[in-house]
Amino acid sequence: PELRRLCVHESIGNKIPKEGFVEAFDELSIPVELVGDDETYDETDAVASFEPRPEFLDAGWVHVIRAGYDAFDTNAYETERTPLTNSTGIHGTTVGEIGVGYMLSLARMLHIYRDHQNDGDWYEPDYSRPFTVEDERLCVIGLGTLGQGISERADALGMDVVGVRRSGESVPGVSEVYHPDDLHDAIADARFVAVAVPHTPSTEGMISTAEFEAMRDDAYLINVARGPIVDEDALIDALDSGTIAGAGLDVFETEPLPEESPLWDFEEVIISPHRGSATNQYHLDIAELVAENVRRYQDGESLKNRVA
Ligand code: NDP
Ligand code: 7N6
Repeated sequence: PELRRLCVHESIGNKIPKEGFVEAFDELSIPVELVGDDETYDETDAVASFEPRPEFLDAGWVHVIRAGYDAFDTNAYETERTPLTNSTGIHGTTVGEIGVGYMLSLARMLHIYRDHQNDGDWYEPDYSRPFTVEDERLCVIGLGTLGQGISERADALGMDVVGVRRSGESVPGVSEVYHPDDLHDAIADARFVAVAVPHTPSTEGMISTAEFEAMRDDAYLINVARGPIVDEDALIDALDSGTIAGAGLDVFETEPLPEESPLWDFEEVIISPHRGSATNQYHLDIAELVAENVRRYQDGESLKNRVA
């Protein structure tokens, strides 16, 4: 059956403005309604949501406004034959820029200067500390939208970029692609290691004590993907012991990052509050994707970004 309405679940308000998102569908062929947890669905409904709800399985199609759909039970969607789509493909620029932003700051010390500026302190660092990212090696783990967004920009800055992915498929600007079985070889010579894989059973904890030991002691970890891919206790130990030099982190095992987390207190750790993909236009990028899929659904075409 045809879709009769698009239901926008209020959980999207976590990350984007609810009214602005609904208004972005001005030209849509079906009405758009903002819905809460008391709503029920049937197969003539499409749902766009940030969080999962069991009731969504009754809808005709469900769209996750995130690229990472690890919170959604894909098996249940397959069993119920409810199509599930995600928002991969729109974060290359936003997360790409934050990825190189962390690296440039960590190399050129902007984060440290800002810390001292807060105290009106004309801080002059050790001569040996600053460096340029140019000619430094970056290893990007996961070479999809995020990984390519970071790689492309790092390559433009003159970095030596290598990467890791299962398929081995090459990516412009990435000089060598390693298989995940050779992760330690891939990260061993890197000054920066950037994590950009989805959170799955095979990536959970993929960066832990052994990986920090395989890394250079002057290396920095960047995580823009999902917290549980990095063993956070092992990261804290590696930072404490000087096994690695620092980190740029947008995602955490628990979000918001608890006040008592030791991660807040490392001078060489930059923390952003899972806003690596945020811009004032973000809701429009997501709406464009959803509108394209409404059109495809109504025309009987296959949906873009179908994950279940
Ligand atoms: P994509 O699907 O475009 O890319 C994922 C990449 O990871 C692919 O290149 C895939 O390549 C690779 N990959 C998958 N499994 C493994 C593995 N076990 N080992 C090595 N490589 C692997 O996803 P996106 O780039 O759009 O997003 C990636 C993740 O980043 C999302 O799942 C989400 O969790 C997170 N994210 C975070 C954001 C933020 O705000 N911080 C914003 C957007 C996304 P291959 O198949 O060849 O292995
Ligand atoms: C903001 C979600 C993703 O997976 O977690 C990120 O896309 C950002 C809507």
